[in-house]
Amino acid sequence: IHETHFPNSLSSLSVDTENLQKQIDELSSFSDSPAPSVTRILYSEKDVSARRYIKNLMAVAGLSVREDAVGNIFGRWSGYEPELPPVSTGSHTDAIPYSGKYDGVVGVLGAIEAIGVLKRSGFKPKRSLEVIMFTSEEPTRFGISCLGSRLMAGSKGLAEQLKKTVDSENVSFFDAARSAGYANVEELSTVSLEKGSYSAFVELHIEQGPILEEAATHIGIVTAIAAPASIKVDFEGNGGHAGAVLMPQRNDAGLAAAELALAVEKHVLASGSIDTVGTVGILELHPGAINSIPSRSHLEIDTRDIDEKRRNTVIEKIHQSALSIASGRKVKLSEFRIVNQDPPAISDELIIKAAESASEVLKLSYKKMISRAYHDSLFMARVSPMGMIFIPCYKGYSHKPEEFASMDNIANGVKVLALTLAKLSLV
Ligand code: HGY
Ligand code: MN
Ligand code: MN
Ligand code: MN
Repeated sequence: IHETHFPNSLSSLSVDTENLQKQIDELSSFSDSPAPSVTRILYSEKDVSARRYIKNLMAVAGLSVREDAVGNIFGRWSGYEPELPPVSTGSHTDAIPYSGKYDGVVGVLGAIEAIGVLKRSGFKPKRSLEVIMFTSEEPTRFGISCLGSRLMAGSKGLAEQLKKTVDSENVSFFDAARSAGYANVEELSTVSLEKGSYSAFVELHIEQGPILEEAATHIGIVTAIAAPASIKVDFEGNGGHAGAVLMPQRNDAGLAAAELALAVEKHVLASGSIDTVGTVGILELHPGAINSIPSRSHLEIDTRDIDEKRRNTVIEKIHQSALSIASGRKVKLSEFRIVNQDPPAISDELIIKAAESASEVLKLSYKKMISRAYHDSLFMARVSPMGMIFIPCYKGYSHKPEEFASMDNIANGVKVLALTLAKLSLV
């Protein structure tokens, strides 16, 4: 695909930055935590408001809107060869507790605006363009990341698993979905996409790291997405009175958890590569009283690497540590569950080239890079050629209220996305 394919109408792309900023701010107001933080959990009342807001924006942009059984939302702009597999784009709008207002949102609102930019320029797509807002990219409520895109990618076990999944308040996935208006949520099989449903999927997202800002580079073109994994662990001991039980008689589930958390760090650092990462983002002690020896502990471990084998070796070592800590401390390892152990995803060459030439046409600097954060693109790559476009974010901050992306950077990302979608729609 060469510049010659670019109808000259595309040379003057104008992003409605005022409206886009207003939308980002309005969307951030649907939150269960005080500004500037955002908390928007799957199927919560705030999530439902955000869904209604996005569906309305899609309709106003002239897209035909539909939703699937779990609430993945699709807005389609029909091309002049509508029978061809469309080009898709999109991201998520759910937000983990006390996070920011750009993660995911830039790729949904920015995609709708990219369509607006193309429409205003007089461009006519050959392949339809479809914006997708994925249900629940974050694992917060049910512990499963990229729930909507996993199901679309046809994750077998997940549909079964969801039938018996409950949240921390014991609300089942199905009841939660129904409370948000998804009455036929049981029809999970209707969510998975036929291979070839899309000719391409491109996601615009903030980098969630400092590389682009430090390199003063406008655009990141993602070549691969790191392989994420998450593990849930429970230890059980006898608990007891924090003063009366002497140390030799104790089997402290809290200290077992602490020792395992440090073991995670030890194994990650010993992997031999800077690309291996790991943390314990959730650590709960029961009964959680200062003068009661923890009788139960619950940890949730997140470990990732761009090399899948190296990551799996770390998971093995973490499991060995859990077993030896349990026997050493005479506590019971009542759960060691690998919730997800996903392969990495490689971006499609054609999409990388389209994003490169779009950046060149727009005279924007760009650099190729891997994504250490996971995204719905990781799963869309299983059913469609995939690509991602990154924009810089302030100090690389993300998953916290200080997350910020300037409208200049967002507008650059929207223009590169618009041109990339235009190119891919003419293929
Ligand atoms: O955790 C992640 O990588 C993504 O931002 N949810
Ligand atoms: Mn996130
Ligand atoms: Mn995200
Ligand atoms: Mn547990």
